[in-house]
Amino acid sequence: MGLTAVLGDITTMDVDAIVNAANSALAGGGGVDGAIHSAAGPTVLEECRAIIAKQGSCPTGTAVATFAGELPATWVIHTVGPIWSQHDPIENGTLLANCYGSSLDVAAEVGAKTVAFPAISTGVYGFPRELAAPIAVSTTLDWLNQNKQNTSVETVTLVCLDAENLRHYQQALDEMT
Ligand code: AR6
Repeated sequence: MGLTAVLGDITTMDVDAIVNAANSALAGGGGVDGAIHSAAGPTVLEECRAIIAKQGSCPTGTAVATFAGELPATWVIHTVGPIWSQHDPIENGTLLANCYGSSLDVAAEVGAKTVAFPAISTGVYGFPRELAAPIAVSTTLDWLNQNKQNTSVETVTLVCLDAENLRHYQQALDEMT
């Protein structure tokens, strides 16, 4: 079991499951969502459309899995982060924590051992990075600790595209591990 943070592009991660910072329509978009769909090829969007047709839009804080098309990963877990301007800070924190918890629940359901997350909501959804990083780290550590007896998930990697996010993660990891 372990939690680490690295600099990199999540689409290149050779893990069982990567998490996508999606929107509630699972419609694709910019940022990490756009990068994942463009590297994975069209099958991921087709699966997303089938999920939406079946269950309707995905509420903020929830997660669903598709296969990962042409990516090195086997699964993409799509989670819907909070839009910072639409909630108060406490609610934003709860919803962001729910994204990490529900994504890890889905990772365990599909039997993933290795999981990589981007910094959910810290791009166009506007979640302040210095607040998002400790929520990501504490929620993941708590989940790993609570589920260690009965989960496939062994390692979680927090993948940052930029050094600023990595610095926030490393600070949170230093304080909490
Ligand atoms: N690998 C790792 N991290 C990345 C990558 C990448 N390839 N590309 C971007 N990031 P964002 P959100 C980082 O905007 O704020 C989409 O249009 C980026 O630096 O991708 O949750 C969706 O369709 C930032 O720190 O996601 C939604 O509509 C982080 O990923 C909406 O954006 C998240 O930025 C979701 O917004």
